[in-house]
Amino acid sequence: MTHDTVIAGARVVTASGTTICDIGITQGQIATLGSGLTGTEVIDATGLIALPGGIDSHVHISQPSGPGIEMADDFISGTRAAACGGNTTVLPFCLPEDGQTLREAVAAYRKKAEGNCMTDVSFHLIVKQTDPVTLGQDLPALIQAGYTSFKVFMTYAGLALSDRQILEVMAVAKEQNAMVMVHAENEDAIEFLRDRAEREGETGPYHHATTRPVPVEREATHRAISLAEIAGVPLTIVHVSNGEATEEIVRARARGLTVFAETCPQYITLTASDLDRDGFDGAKYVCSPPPRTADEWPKIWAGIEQGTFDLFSSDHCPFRFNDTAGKDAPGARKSFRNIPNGIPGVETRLPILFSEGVVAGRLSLERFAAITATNHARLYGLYPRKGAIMVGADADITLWDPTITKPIRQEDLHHGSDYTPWEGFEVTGWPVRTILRGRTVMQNGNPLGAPMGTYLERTAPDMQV
Ligand code: DUC
Ligand code: ZN
Ligand code: ZN
Repeated sequence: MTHDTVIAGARVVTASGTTICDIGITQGQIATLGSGLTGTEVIDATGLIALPGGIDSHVHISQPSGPGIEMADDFISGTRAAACGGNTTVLPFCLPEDGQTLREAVAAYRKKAEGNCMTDVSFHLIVKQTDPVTLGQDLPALIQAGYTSFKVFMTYAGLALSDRQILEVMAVAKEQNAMVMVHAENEDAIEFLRDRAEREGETGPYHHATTRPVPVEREATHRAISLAEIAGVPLTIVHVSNGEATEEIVRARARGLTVFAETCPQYITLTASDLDRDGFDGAKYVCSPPPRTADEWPKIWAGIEQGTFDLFSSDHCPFRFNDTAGKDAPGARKSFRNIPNGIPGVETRLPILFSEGVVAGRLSLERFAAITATNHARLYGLYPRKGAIMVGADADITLWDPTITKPIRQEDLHHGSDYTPWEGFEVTGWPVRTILRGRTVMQNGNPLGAPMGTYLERTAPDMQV
């Protein structure tokens, strides 16, 4: 049998281990894993590692961000950067604009994505309203239509839900078998600390971090887990930043609860001191939860190594720095409160984890594949089509050169932001080719071809990760 494409001689990371073999691709799917395969196109991948294409299940693209504020990435630039960083699927969040229903928001967001994506995409929902139409009609209908995961916030005016509301939303998730993702920070505590900081003249970017200290996240993590226990649903705690919140997850699991957890590159490489950089530069690092102290890094690493963290995502939430529609928003230099919240990272997530995890000897290639692709596919209803190199799956494959050592540089990246928080951060290992359903969409740092990404309908979450 002659395949459309054969990837020859790579070290292939499959569900059952790592082996040197050929990957035969036909009609966009993996048809054969073996040796001596023949193909119309043969990609010599000797010396390279073939990993499942990255799935970044936590990105923000073209998300409404308040009056006059604009996210730095639309679907064109966001998915271009994702593909160049070794990803083949991203899951952005669909947030209704004020006055928009969830259904209207989904329709509008689908239009924005249509024809513009260099990776496949699928949307999580953000539930910010709990009126009878949203919870009784729209949300159940959308879940049944394949939007099988949604995020709720415990912070941010206009987004934060009360405990009662969270329980109401969780009840829908239980009925419809959907995944609830929680942003766990205590809004009242943050507001108290922010008001006090402002009264005391502590208004620079650094005070974004001091007004969202660890107990704010630890308490909300505990409460979110308790609410899920009361509602009788699994949940995913997203962007966990510190050891105490991690302990809450470990304790909940020991009690038999189904709690999944996600962490991100910023929580193993950045610190709150980055928000204290000269002038206004600290604004480049403002994200929530904020980066902590370096003492927290080994605690997050322990969680990654011990399996507490199922997911390693970027939480790519890009704004331009030199832009009044971005980090330099009106009032941002007067108070950290007005600095748009989020950092770019979809293109650097995988190289940072590969370097700090695999090359540093903390992670096996198999575990790297699990927390960067396979678990994302399982938890969010994309498996077995996505997330693993196996016969019958989509041929979403990233070829890695484990010998490349280089500093991360903004000038080499493809996102819409005008900076990277990891400027100068040295990594070993870089994706050199990204293959989406059998077609090369990035080679040697260059995006290739017209956008061929499609929207992915999803099935129910697999809670057995
Ligand atoms: N939460 C996110 O998930 N992303 C960016 C900002 C935030 O608060
Ligand atoms: Zn969040
Ligand atoms: Zn996010």
